[in-house]
Amino acid sequence: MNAILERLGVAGTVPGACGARWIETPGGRESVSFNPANGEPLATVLQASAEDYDRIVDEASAAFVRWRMVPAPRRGEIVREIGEELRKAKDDLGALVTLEMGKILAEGRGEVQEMIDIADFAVGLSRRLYGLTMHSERPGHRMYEQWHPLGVVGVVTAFNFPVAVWSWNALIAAVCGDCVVWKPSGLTPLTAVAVQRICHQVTERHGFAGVFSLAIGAGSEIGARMAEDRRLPLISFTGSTSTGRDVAVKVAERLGRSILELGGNNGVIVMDDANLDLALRAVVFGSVGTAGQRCTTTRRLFLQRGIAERFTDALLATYRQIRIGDPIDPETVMGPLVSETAVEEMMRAMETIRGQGGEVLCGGKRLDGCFVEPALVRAKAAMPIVREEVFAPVLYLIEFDTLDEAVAWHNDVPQGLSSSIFTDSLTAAESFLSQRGSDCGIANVNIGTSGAEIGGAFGGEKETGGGREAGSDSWKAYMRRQTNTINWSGELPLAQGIEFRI
Ligand code: UN1
Repeated sequence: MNAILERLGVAGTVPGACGARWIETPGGRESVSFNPANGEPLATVLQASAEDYDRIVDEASAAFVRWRMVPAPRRGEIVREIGEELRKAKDDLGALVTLEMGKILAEGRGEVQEMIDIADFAVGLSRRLYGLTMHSERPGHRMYEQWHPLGVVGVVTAFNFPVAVWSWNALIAAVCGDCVVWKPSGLTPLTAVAVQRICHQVTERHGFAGVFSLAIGAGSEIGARMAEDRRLPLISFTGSTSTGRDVAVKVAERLGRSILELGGNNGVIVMDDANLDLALRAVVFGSVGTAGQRCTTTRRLFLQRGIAERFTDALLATYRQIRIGDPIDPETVMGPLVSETAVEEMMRAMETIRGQGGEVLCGGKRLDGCFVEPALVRAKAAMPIVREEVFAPVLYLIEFDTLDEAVAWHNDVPQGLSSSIFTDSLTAAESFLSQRGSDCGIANVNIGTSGAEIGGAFGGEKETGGGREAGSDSWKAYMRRQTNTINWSGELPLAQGIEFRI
């Protein structure tokens, strides 16, 4: 373990503040990062003070003035080098994600792969920041639009994807010509320091230190400052709906922009005609993967009456065999929850579930330390807790008769991130994907709710916040659009045919 920390430069006491250069002794509090699998300390982080934060944003702003003038494909080359360094560090970084956050090694490495994928995507994108041209209604006029860098972008990330979600934002923003100030979750500071070290090294050797920067500190301090900071035209926030709402209000008050990736409450509908083997594997990955701590975790399972009993039995048998243990052991399927607090919240939720008439079919108990048993609960769609996001491995089983009924229940929650249907019926699949089907930002057929590829736009509707990140045209959020009209006619015809005589 120590060798990994040493190699990544996060052993002992490490600075959690870096602008154009590392601030070796930041003035904020000291915080210790723990391994949730055994409660042992990994390393100590010196957090950024308010003054450190100000300096970091000033340095990022100065870097932006130069970075925005670098041709986008050249920016892409620098991001490509970051992708190369991430490839080299993949095993170590993946292990660090596991050590600090508790997801199993395969998922820790998968998360680093997600960064590598987005780096590749961003490199291609750096040559494709296309604008449209329009036909002007006036003779001898040309209209087009172009996309300019926005400025310094604030990225606030959550513990559950300590690096992948940062990379969706940061690497795209960087090819767009923006600089990035990152506030990671206080639960995963070392992973952030390790990634910042890599990015800083690459940008520094090209004379662009300050494109990526890091300010570790409490949400109530650094996060709150970022939301109010007029030097940051865009804040991308990933986290709970309640914190996201505060961020959105603060950013909107100064007429800044925000990208919000908030809570999910993702449902899977399994029809009588579904391939149940596929459905079972997808549902278990979706509900137990990352110990139920993904925003895309499957939380509600709608089972059509004809297969409900059979599927429930199969699920129970699989749940009883889930290997819970040290996430660094390749045989483990489910690691611990991220913290003691997370365990307490799950236990409180289990109480509420029972109080509201939910029938716990298996699991839901606390084990040693931060470990818990994943829970299967027979529930009714109308139970109030079913409408909430409990950030833990709790899966509600709800039986239904018709697809219309399932879709109505499915959509009747405040969140709208990810959704799936398992069916071999074209009609059922298309109906689920149609405008009267799933109301989520992500809707899948015969694959689960979690584990999205980076090529699509990622995000959700309603209280999930409406943001889109990663693939497709999500890059547009990190740029400002400028419409240009050029008159080469030698006349001055006015639009709308207005005659203005002077
Ligand atoms: C999150 O949980 O915040 O689709 C992101 C997925 C991952 C990303 C999850 N690619 O499950």
